[in-house]
Amino acid sequence: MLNLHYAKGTVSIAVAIALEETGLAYTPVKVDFATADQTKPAFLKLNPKGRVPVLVTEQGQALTETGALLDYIAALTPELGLMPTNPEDAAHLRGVMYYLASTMHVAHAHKMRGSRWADQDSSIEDMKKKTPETMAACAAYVQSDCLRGDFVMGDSFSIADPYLFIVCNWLAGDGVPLADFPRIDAFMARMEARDSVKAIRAKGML
Ligand SMILES: N[C@@H](CCC(=O)N[C@@H](CS)C(=O)NCC(=O)O)C(=O)O
Repeated sequence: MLNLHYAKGTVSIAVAIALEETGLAYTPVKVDFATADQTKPAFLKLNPKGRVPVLVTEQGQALTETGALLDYIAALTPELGLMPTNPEDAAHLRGVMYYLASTMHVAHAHKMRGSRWADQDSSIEDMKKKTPETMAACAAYVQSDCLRGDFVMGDSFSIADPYLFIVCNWLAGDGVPLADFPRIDAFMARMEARDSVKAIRAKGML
């Protein structure tokens, strides 16, 4: 059985949605950010980075990094075709995931986690104020270059879609109206209609 260490609404939920899509059995293990569980020794032993998600495999290995976990889940279930076999298509999919990890997620983190990068209140305030602008720029790129069609890979659902869904789920709270990005808006509605997302909502993870 896989154990997924998660916090509600965070990027870790992309992994939960992917697990629901595959039907792989997993146990969700809640990490309570309200009590800063992610900073405590028991969790840091599992992930010294102090972040979710962590996926503990049946062999007892603690895997981290959302994109790597999604890749791993696709590799466990090759029959579902969640990762394209064509190298160029696979590079597009991974390019989207790397963009989300290195740019869009980081832009989002400037709103609430500015103390990672600065100490002065004025610097942290500045980063917070800039978030709607940087997230809107990310959304524009997602709409024009990441979504090849209904999904990241065009017609077919892939492992990148739950990742994109969760990161775009932060847009409204970051001051970016989804109505400004109709292709993302339609993608979000398509994702909400999937049984995997409904299951995650029913479990109170989103
Ligand atoms: N690059 C990592 C980032 C993980 C990450 O930053 N997770 C956030 C939640 S969205 C977290 O655990 N934050 C806890 C903290 O900053 O204390 C990944 O994609 O898995």
